[in-house]
Amino acid sequence: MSDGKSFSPSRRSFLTASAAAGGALASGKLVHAQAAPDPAIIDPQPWRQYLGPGVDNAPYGMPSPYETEAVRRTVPWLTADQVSSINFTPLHELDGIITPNGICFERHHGGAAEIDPAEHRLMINGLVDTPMVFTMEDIMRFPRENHVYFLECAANTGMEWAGAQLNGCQFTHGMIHNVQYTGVPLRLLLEEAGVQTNGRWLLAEGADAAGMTRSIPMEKALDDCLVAFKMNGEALRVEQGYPLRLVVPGWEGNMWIKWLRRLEVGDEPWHHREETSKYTDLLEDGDARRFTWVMDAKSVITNPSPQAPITHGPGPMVLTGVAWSGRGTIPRVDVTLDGGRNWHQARMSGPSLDKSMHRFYYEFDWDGSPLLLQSRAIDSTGYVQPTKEQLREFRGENSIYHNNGIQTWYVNENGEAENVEVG
Ligand SMILES: Nc1nc2c(c(=O)[nH]1)N[C@H]1C(S)=C(S)[C@@H](COP(=O)(O)O)O[C@H]1N2
Ligand SMILES: [Mo]
Repeated sequence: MSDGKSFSPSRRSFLTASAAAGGALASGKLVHAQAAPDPAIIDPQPWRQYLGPGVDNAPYGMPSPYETEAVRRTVPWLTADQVSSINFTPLHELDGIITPNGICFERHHGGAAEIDPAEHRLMINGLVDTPMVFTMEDIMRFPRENHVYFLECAANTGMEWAGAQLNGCQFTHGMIHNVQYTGVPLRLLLEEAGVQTNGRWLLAEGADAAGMTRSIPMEKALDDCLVAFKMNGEALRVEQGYPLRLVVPGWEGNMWIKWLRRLEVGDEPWHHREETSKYTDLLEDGDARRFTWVMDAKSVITNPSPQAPITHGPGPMVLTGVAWSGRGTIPRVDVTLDGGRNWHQARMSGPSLDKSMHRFYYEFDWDGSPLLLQSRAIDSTGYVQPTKEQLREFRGENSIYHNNGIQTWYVNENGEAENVEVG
């Protein structure tokens, strides 16, 4: 009975007329007057004719089947296999500041360890008064805290050093995620073991097949590091280090040891693989920068971008992107539509949290002419995100890690975007 064809002609013409009137009342650009009745309004769609699945159809809910693009993606030629590899967060599909758990980028050196929490232990040994072993249950009995932090791999944007390469912010900037962690301050666990006066460094070790290790200065360990077991309210995902990971706010992702099994207190750094031959910046003169822990301020426009072209033609449009700094918050982001000749202050929206991702918007009327889009983050210390040219002047061409240079997207008359550099 609710078949659209049974609508009277007068009802039908009313719907057509009101759509046209709506168009006239609005800006005249966003809402289009329609010559013919809109089937999306007058036809009964299947979801109005049949009952939907009941509760418990999916005990763990999944995105709408129409949302197929918000997935992690990899770049096959980057690594020899999938076990020691990386995939990327679909930044162009997201909004706000939180990365959903299922699409947080993954970086593993020996695959993701699937750990039975009942058999997981965290050991603290070395220069401590009382070596300790904690079960997961023990850890849950310490006071816990909640914090939103970004995790950025130091190699994020690394493929872009020599010039524009990968077409999409997912690939150029997607080695980052931003989630709310629940965990125990590392300080509390170290206090339990009693760090001796010469205990100035910490070696964090993973329980995965890679057994990844990193040296962390005691100052940072006692400051804001967490031993986390939840992300965005639920247990860590296997890929993100279930059941326990180290959170090292603002510092390079490599130090955030997943599947955390051991913390050794020592009097000097260990200089293991991940802090010497890897995650070290080789300068032009052959010197290497030692311990580049903090991730400097950075930003990227996520929409429009190569994977998210402008499809609606000229007129009102929303430009958006994300910014972050390992040194604090991002009070300001500027954007340019003309490759840096004119800068406009973007609108920040959403919580502005320490060492977290921030969201910015810039709304403007697109006249349909080509654009050279860039964003420039300014953090709470006053630091301004550099151009790629400025970075290369100081760091040379050999670097991979810590590329926080300004990204440029070229947008053509059709709204298609491409990764470019402006000289
Ligand atoms: N145990 C362990 N921890 C690890 C790694 C690893 O391979 N094994 N990879 C590191 C690297 S290089 C990064 S960038 C981050 C990635 O975290 P994610 O997989 O949650 O994105 O984890 C770090 N911690
Ligand atoms: Mo990394």
